[in-house]
Amino acid sequence: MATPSSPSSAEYTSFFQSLIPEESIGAKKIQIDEFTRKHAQNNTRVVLVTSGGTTVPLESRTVRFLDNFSIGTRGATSAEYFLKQGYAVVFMHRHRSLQPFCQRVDRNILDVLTVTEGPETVITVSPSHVKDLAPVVKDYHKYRDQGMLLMVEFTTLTDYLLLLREAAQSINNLGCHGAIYLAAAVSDFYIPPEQMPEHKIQSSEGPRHLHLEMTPKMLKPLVKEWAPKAFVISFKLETDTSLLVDKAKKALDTYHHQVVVANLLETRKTEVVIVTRNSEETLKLSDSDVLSGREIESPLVSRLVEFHHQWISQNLK
Ligand code: 9Z3
Repeated sequence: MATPSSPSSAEYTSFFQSLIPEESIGAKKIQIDEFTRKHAQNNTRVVLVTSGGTTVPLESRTVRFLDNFSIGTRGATSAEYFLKQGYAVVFMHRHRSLQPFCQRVDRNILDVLTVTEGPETVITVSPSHVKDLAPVVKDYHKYRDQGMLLMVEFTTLTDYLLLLREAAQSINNLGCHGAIYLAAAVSDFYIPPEQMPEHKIQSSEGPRHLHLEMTPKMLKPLVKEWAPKAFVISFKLETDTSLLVDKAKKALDTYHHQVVVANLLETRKTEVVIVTRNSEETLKLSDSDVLSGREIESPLVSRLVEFHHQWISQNLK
């Protein structure tokens, strides 16, 4: 089995040159730059939140692709708590994955709406749902009207990588007031463009063997080159508890960023470990927390914001 390599700076450059950018990347970059510039002028802290999974196309005119489990709950929920803590948020998410606030509106919204026809048609929310819906609608409009939330989308691994580079460079302009929260579940494997068939693979040709290359680890250029001034939080996902914290520490040693949030697939909604170079803290929801609707992202984001504040004070000394 191939082991993850550690490419040189020149290898990263040639890897990026081999990727074919989506058409809208330039427009997205302009939007992110404008957003970060505006918030830098107001001294607002800005966090880039990545969220959702990436697809790995099997054909360049893509009919089939590989995907993963992530639907973006962690990213969408965390973005809401960062907004509540006064951060402006660049929400870089997988197309059609969960979005802040919208994720809380039941997909069966039509069941709770009634239409009354008249000179003016009126839509009413059933009284039993008003209590739940009102705070969500209020928050959504508040942050949208204040221009605190910028939504940018990606779909494929390539879209994600190219957009991450642009967004991270833009966050770097905020100095230590910028933060990057890498919650997206990014594929470790991909098919290079030159090895991908153009057209739909024909099943008439029989069984297919796929050869997947390793995706270079983006934390290295992100921390060293794209956003060396930003406060960087990465995530480590495992299914084996015995590996989790050691792998998180190893990531900190290798990439020299500030925090790794370690989580296990099965318990990720109720338990996380915040690992820094000098500390290791477990946050865990109790059964009664879960019953009362408390979310792990609430204490997680609060604690990360404290770490970010400490780091800002150290950097501004
Ligand atoms: C995470 O670990 C996220 O917490 C989840 C959230 C993807 C588990 P959901 O979308 O899931 O709320 O259902 N994200 C990062 C996972 C990852 O790929 N990390 C890389 C690694 O572990 C390094 S950045 O090697």
